[in-house]
Amino acid sequence: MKTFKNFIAGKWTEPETDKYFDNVNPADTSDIIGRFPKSGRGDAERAIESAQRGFEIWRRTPAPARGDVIRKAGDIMVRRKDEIADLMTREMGKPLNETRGDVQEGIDTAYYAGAEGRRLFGHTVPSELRKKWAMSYRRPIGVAGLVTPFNFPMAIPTWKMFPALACGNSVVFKPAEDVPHTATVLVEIMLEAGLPPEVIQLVHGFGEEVGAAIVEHPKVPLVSFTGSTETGSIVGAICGRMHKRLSLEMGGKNAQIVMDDADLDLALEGVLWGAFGTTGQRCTATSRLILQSGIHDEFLSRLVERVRALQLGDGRKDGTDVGPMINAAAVEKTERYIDVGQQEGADLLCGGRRAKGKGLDGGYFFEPSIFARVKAGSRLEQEEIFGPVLSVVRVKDADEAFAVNNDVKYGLSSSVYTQNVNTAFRALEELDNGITYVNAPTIGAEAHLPFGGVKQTGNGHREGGWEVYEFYSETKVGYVDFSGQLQKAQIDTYLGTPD
Ligand code: UN1
Repeated sequence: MKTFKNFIAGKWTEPETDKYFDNVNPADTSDIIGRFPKSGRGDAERAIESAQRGFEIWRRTPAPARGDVIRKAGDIMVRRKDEIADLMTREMGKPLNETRGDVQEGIDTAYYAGAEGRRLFGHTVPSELRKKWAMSYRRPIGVAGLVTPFNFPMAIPTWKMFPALACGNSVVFKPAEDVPHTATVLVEIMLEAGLPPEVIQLVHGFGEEVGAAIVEHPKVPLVSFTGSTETGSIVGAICGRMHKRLSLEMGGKNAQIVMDDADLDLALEGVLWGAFGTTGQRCTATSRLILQSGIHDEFLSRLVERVRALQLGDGRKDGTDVGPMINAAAVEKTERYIDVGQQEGADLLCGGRRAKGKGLDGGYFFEPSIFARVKAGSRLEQEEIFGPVLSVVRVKDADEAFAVNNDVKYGLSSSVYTQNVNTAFRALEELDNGITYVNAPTIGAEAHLPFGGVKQTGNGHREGGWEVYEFYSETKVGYVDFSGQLQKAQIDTYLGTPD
């Protein structure tokens, strides 16, 4: 079995702990992809020291040259797309069409970030004084600590890494322990694209050791974390105490609303994809379906029929609609929520169990599940499950639908299916989310638009699009006075006085 390494101080190196963990295929746990370092604090510390040296090189590299490296990384990802998709499906389970999409999101992010190397705009504005220029411009910040989840093993690291690098920061990358192989390949790609070695560091391992060491280190002034709201609170407390710049992307309890006037066929396709794509393991996943009473019964019976027909299996096999969950803990959490739903009196219409049968017994498969008659405010309706469980709430009108949508602690994405343009625009105004889709599911954000949520989904920053460059750079202002005289701002004025 292959033993993988960290990438620290410009070299592929063994962890100083001398400990390793197995990376297991969730569709077939007898298939072990390799052993990866279970690194310790010391490994993270050496990586951070090296990244400080990398930063000194990279911050002086012209931004267009930095962008060229990222563009080349995109070119390599294009060439290796199918191969990466295959190894990603093997380590985290979602079907190949989804892992290809995941790589494509990385490619899109590379081309956007590569080109941003030729923008990174500041402002030049008039000064209030004569013979004086005033401008703002962007400076890199330092070593960026990037802590990423399992569900988008390529896309999410690139959302963070590429803008961080375009802005001139160096990075220490701690991928989720479930997806270390894709992370290794991403670092290989960056090196092949010409990134100076000490600009990137890869430290495998677990949050308690490696993640904590990065977040707590005084020489890591910026941190970007995607994961649960609970872990995000811990990260946030540390970063707050240390005055670090922090971007958080956390939980969701996203709803698809279907109004009586909706195109039901379209809404049906939307919820199937939104709720059960990636086995429900997206922070954008549809975990609530809010149905207006006029279409409630018909829509639900059509949905249950379609969900029962979804093909569970190995994501690398043709015909698979839904892959396994990521690991045993994820399955157990989903089971606990099935119990919660039943105790709360919701109707389990399908699923609710680990999936058994040919090709399923050796993996972490869970049947796609639907609860009907879910009460607004119940735990099932409020809490993030991060699995293939959809909760259906019945409402009488748009106002009630909007209120149910908004009455959760999260606010990532929402979706409304309606043919009424007024309802559509009201939804855009009223729904408390970072992203609202009209006649499209809650998943599928595009890489060149800002991505993030309100309330406890985030802390006000956005990934993707143009906004993320604000996060990874510091605004500095420069004034140049070429008058040869002491001019006093706010005191000397020139109105009407000729030179
Ligand atoms: C996530 O679920 O963590 O919008 C990210 C989407 C994807 C990204 C999801 N482009 O569903």
